[in-house]
Amino acid sequence: MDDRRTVKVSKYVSKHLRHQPERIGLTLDPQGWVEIDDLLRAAAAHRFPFSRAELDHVVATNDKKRFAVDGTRIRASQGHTVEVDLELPEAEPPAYLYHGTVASALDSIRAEGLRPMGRHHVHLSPDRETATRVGARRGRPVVLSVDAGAMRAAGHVFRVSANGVWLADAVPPEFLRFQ
Ligand code: HQG
Repeated sequence: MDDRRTVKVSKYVSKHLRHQPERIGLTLDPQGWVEIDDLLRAAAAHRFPFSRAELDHVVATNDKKRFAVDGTRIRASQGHTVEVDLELPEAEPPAYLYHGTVASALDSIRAEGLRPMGRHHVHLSPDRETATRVGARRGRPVVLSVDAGAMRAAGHVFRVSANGVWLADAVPPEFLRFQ
């Protein structure tokens, strides 16, 4: 399976496990899972056939481990816009987390902090390198530090996805460092 095909299948699966399952007649369970056989059938029926072996390859090699397989089921590990409850337990974050964004968002972020925008949570990275890559999707990246220790002490809840993305409901501006 070449890299282009892998990325194409990964994007297709992401789209339908995170954002638009109904587009191909899929229904996620409340925790976001679908039967792998149902996903394969639905994709084939909508003229995007891929094999179980190709899906396994995507799951195993995905750069960000976006998908989790549990027995006969698969789900996206994070990043949904459809309503799902991943039932991730609370976790204690490292003292600092990082968020990659772009300069044009800074005025608004200074005023209102980080908000989930289209997603369910604000996504935070455990290291600057990852945050830089996240910001670079939108332009020249700007990395903000998040005082996660102080946030937690103030009662904010953190969760961590199966692929190591830290999630918070919001980050008020007083916990952000802009440099
Ligand atoms: C910005 C990808 C104005 C925020 C990545 C970001 C990540 C604000 C954008 C994951 C704001 C939301 C998530 C405010 C936040 N005013 N702008 N108050 N608060 N923003 O894509 O964090 O490939 O929903 O800075 O690698 O960029 O999908 O979030 O620029 O892990 O697996 O609003 O998505 O992973 O954008 O990225 P997103 P994100 P996947």
